[in-house]
Amino acid sequence: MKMMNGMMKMNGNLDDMGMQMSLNQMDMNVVMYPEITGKAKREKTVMKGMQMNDEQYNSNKLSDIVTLNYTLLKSKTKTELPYDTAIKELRFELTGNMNRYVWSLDNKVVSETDKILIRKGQNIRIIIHNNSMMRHPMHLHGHDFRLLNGQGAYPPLKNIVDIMPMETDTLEFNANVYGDWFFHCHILYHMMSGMGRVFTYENQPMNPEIAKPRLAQRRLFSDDRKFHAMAENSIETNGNDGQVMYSNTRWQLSSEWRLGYHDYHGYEVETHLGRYIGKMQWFMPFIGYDWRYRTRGINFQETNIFGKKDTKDTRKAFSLGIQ
Ligand SMILES: [Cu+2]
Repeated sequence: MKMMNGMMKMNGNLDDMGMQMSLNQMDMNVVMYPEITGKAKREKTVMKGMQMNDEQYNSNKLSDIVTLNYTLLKSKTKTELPYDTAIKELRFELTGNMNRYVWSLDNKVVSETDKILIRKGQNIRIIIHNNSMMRHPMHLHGHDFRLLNGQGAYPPLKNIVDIMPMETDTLEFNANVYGDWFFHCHILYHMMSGMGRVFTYENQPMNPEIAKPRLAQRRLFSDDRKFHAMAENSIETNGNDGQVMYSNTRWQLSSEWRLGYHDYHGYEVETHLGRYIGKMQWFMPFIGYDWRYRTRGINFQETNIFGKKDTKDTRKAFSLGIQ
């Protein structure tokens, strides 16, 4: 995590420092975990990895101990896709917000997207880049995909691939099973927060197991739209501070308070309803309502930034702002 934080650019993209890391060039397990390579060796490992671009990648040349990784896997039989059919290429970026714990593909959660239409017989290629600071085991229902790992015509068939931060992987499968198939991160709280897409077939017959497809879709979408509550309170010798929050992927309703123990300490409550926008969700425009009450103490004196004395004991005001 420390290393990932250091590699994060201001806009939230990870900076791989020009190394173009992909499955065939760099085993992030070896790069990231000093317990595999040893602290001092890590930098040398990264340098070595950069020079290995063209030859067959073998992370075990970089380290004294053997680590298991996808490049070691080889299918016993050829796993080539049918030649005589078109390829549909899709690109995804694994994205998310560590702070708000929202996970997405291309900055959109499942409920903000349409199903992805594919045709029976079509070859599908998915190029997927992990631009978040977490690893995501991406899982596809209904099909096995070949994971291109430098094994020529013999890449292994998988239905899940664990993608490390900054890694780019290429998956291919032949679309041959009608249905609506979920492609999602298999860390279930990432999935529930919206990290997935649904593949569906053009002109497919009704699925007898799903009597009400629209209802089924609404139920799937309700996962990442769910609101959750949070509260925080601190009790101090001179007052009570706290906040409650009710939020989902984009919306947040929150209220914070500072309450003294006497009228002359004052009481203050601010309530905001806002929507997080932008990739990093650093920016939240809101509307709000402020309430304040106090009585003035003996030595009370408060001036605002223009030097004017603030004499109002009760204040109620609507507000507009950004956070
Ligand atoms: Cu995930």
